[in-house]
Amino acid sequence: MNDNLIFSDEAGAALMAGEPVVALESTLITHGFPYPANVETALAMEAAIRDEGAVPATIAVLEGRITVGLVRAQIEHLAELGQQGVRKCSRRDLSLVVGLRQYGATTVAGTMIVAYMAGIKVFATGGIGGVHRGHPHDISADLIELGRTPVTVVCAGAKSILDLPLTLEVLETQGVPVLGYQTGTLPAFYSRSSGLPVDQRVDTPEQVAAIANARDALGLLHGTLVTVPVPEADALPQDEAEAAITEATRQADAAGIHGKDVTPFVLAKVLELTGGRSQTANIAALVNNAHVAAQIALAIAR
Ligand code: PSU
Ligand code: MN
Repeated sequence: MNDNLIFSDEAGAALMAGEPVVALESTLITHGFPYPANVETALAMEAAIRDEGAVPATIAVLEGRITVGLVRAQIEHLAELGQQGVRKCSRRDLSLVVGLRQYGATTVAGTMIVAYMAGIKVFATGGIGGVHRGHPHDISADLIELGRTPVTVVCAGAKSILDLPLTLEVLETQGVPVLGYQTGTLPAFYSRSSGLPVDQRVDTPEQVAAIANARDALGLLHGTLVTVPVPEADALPQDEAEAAITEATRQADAAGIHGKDVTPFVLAKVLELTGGRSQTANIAALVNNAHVAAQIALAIAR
């Protein structure tokens, strides 16, 4: 096992035994949701993974120690520290929080790096970062990490706070296959379709496993993106989601927000503007993705 990492008993034992494990990020706990929805959602995702017969491993940096598999008290502690006490941790931030013994909440990029170090093949999240609307040079490090780290990332697409066509272009350049899980179009997070085609539709966890295994057999060191539409019952009507996003993005621009602060700012505004309805869709997507990711981890382990 990697000496730079600390494992929970549960995650450590599962990895030693070759049992299916699903990684989870921690930025959504500190920067993605308000309290207590953040703790509830993190625990609901873990429960969904266990329900399927896999083991969850929520990843974060605690006083400089990269931890794979947070226990409940650690999740609650991170939630209490919140955005002020915890650095949002992408590739460039990891050495800072480890070297200076800080707290770090891993983004999609940060979580992929640690999952790969830990030998975890599948990771469930909500929305990946992407290219920001109106700011084509603000390209999330998530997209670059997907191009260089062989982990299968299960998400609900990218939030349409982003420029989705440009996001797909960057993924193509980075060599990342975008799979649609039981769909031919890229999901738009709060709603089930952006109308943009994915590279390949897949219908079963076994198909995803076969593609991930082929990638590894070929020694292709890139990530694989599996996009799953939010469950129908909890989707936001597209025009409602769009209106909130347009207004939230406008406010972010007007307030001069940039860099890593854009995503948390816009998400909080969208929550406010939809009267909390974005959160219901968000949580439904996260829990559903956790189920699908666990099924894929089981298929890969077989
Ligand atoms: N999208 C969401 N919720 C989130 C994030 C993205 O719907 O909480 C977080 C994820 O951790 C993602 C990060 O990796 O924001 C992307 O931030 P940036 O654009 O700064 O790379
Ligand atoms: Mn960004």
